Amino acid sequence: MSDGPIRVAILMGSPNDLPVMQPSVDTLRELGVPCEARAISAHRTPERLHRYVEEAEARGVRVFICGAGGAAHLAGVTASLTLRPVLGVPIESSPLSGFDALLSTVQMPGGVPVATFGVGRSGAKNAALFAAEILALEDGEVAEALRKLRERQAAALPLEPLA
Ligand code: RP5
Repeated sequence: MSDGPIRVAILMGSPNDLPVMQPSVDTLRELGVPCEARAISAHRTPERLHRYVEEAEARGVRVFICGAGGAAHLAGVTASLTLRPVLGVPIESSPLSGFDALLSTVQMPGGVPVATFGVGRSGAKNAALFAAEILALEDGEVAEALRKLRERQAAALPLEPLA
């Protein structure tokens, strides 16, 4: 499964966003979902974004995860270019600690939806899990990988009293 065509594209506004977005990559790889991560900015490289989304659809990408900080338009602009689900991850890279990116990402005017996750690394992880859940609707292998991951998470919590 992990060697097939890319199913999830993980985009971020800057290479500096990678430490925050890394959980998206790690989670999808753990689940065996083929993905790739790219630095593409809605502001700095708009033509590259348009071209990438068009080509990604043709390559079989089903879901886009977009992480950006500041006046974060990456998820919204990506959503304007595709009918595939776009999951937004606000990044705490500005003096406003991600509150600006959260509002920029979540407050899409009606008509072009972005599913927005929490600010930072937890949001990046949950976006990957949600992307896998979308794929799992039609892919039994991904569904099974998700089920096992939930089992591992549950098993990691001790049964005994902590104190
Ligand atoms: C946003 O501006 C990026 O997503 C990043 O979070 C922020 C700062 O980018 P750099 O100046 O660090 O490249 O577009």
